[in-house]
Amino acid sequence: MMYKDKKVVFSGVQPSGVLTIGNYLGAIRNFTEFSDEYLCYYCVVDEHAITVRQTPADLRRRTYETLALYIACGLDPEKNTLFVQSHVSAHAELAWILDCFTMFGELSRMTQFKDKSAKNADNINAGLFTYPTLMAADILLYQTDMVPVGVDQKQHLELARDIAERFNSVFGDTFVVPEPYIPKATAKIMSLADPSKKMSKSDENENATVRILDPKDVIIRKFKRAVTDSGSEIKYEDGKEGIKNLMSIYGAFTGKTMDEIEKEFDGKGYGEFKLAVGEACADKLAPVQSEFAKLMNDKAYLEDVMAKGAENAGRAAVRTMSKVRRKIGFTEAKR
Ligand code: AQP
Repeated sequence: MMYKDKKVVFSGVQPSGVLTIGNYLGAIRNFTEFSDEYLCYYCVVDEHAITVRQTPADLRRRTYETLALYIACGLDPEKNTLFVQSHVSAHAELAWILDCFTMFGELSRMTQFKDKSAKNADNINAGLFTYPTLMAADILLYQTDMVPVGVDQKQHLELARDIAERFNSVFGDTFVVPEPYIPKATAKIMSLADPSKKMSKSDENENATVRILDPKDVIIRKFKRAVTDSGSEIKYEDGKEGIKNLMSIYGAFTGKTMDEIEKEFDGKGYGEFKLAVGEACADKLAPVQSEFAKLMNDKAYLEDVMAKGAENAGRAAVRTMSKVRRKIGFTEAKR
């Protein structure tokens, strides 16, 4: 196995829309926990984003925005390798090789493929189908030990583990088999318009999502309109999916437990509770938003971060690729 001083963490976010508090609470906010003790790679996964049609100018802008949000959310580029997936060609190269070690039946079982094919019925492309092998390549390329993700990515991560184990069993130890890191409380933030559905950045219903960059009045309005049941008690119990979701969000932004929240709002109505959730969320996002605005005014800095990140990530990726190429029997061009 490859020698490493520190354990490795890898994760990524697609620049497929303005990020939501689901992306923030389920993933990015947790990334910062690892910076001191782990070797961290955080990627803007633009190659994944094109599995669904993107307008080029929007994709370009969102790639900068996602990188700026990483930094604004507390990821120091000096301590973490922050980079853009398409800047390191080994991701696509390893994905092809791993495609040849992934079964059609395995990919057919992926629930995200089924959901996204239903949403994009006119564009069920091969990339959408093989998305999980590209994700496996992203992770395995860096000999990753741990992957902080929301629960929606758990199935993909299990497939990445299966692919790594399959490759290792054929060719001997090549890849570290990664573990997921999924904090339970924020594993799946639900849509505010339909609490049975995940909050997704590409949701067309603006009332379904709260975006990290929404202004305070918009955040409060969206929470006020959040779909709940017809009752009036703030209780974390089955049958009250909308309220449970709002309680999880409030707990994540305030650090309060579900019991504490129930006590705080005992005898108070949904209206008062929704306003408190909106305010807690807006207050926590305010510093992220002002840092983001500063960063977006300094494109040269963001480009410098991208360039250094690509160089760092590229160096690690080349080491894995040369091992993989040798193991599978590819030849080297002697120049
Ligand atoms: N609602 C959510 N709750 C908790 N975690 C979430 N994540 C996404 N939505 C939630 C986590 O955010 C990380 C980045 O997600 P992604 O950009 O790779 O794509 P996704 O999972 O498909 O997220 P979206 O927002 O639903 O994007 P679109 O709409 O483009 O498909 C992942 O760790 C994910 O688990």
